[in-house]
Amino acid sequence: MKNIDVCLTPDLLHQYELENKIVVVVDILRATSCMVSGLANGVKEIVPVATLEECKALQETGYLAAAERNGSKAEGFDMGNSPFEYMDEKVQGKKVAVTTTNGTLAISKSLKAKEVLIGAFLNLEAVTNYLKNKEEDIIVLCAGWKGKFNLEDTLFAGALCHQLKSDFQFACDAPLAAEAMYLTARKDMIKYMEDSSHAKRLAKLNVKKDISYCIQESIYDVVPYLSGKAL
Ligand code: 3SL
Repeated sequence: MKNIDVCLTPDLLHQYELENKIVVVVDILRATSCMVSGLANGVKEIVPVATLEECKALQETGYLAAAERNGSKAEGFDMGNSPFEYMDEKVQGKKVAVTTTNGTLAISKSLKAKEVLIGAFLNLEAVTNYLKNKEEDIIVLCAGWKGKFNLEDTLFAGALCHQLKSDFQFACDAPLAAEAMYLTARKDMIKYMEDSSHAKRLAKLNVKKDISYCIQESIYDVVPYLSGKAL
């Protein structure tokens, strides 16, 4: 039977074989939630890049450039990393280049996979339906925070594993643990996430409304995937 695995941080990715697998990259707060929101709301394409320099270079060729470091907008760029910016009129029909502390870095580390998909609670059902009948094994890659484990990406991994468990077997204990966490957390997701380090970090930056937005389940029917360099 095909299987599903969870890589809890990009720093553990060297332990996983990506060839011929489908990787679902997740950064709930907030990179992949932004990408899903933008593409569901009229952004033409999104090019995720790992560094500020790459993002600047694309800005110079006409892309709108979104750049975040440590939760804040990086100086000299057009946008930060709030999903609400990705739904603004000014990005409709536009091409966006984006770099973030963890999310775009995780994408750049996944390029050996057969397919790279973008997952968020916002498109959970769409991603589930897309993957259900796939023959390839799946790895859910949690973007984490600077190489460390984080709660919210693991909760999404658990939700996806839970949705797919009748079609895919769990490859190790990480999907099992992530699923158990999700089943507990879903009773009151906001409360469960309140103590998480990134929720606290974002609350300090006054972006609490991004958190409640990003934990909504399945409000968009889009499955962004990497085609060349763009989503
Ligand atoms: O690290 C990332 O990719 C970001 O999503 C972090 S933040 O939510 O913008 O702080």
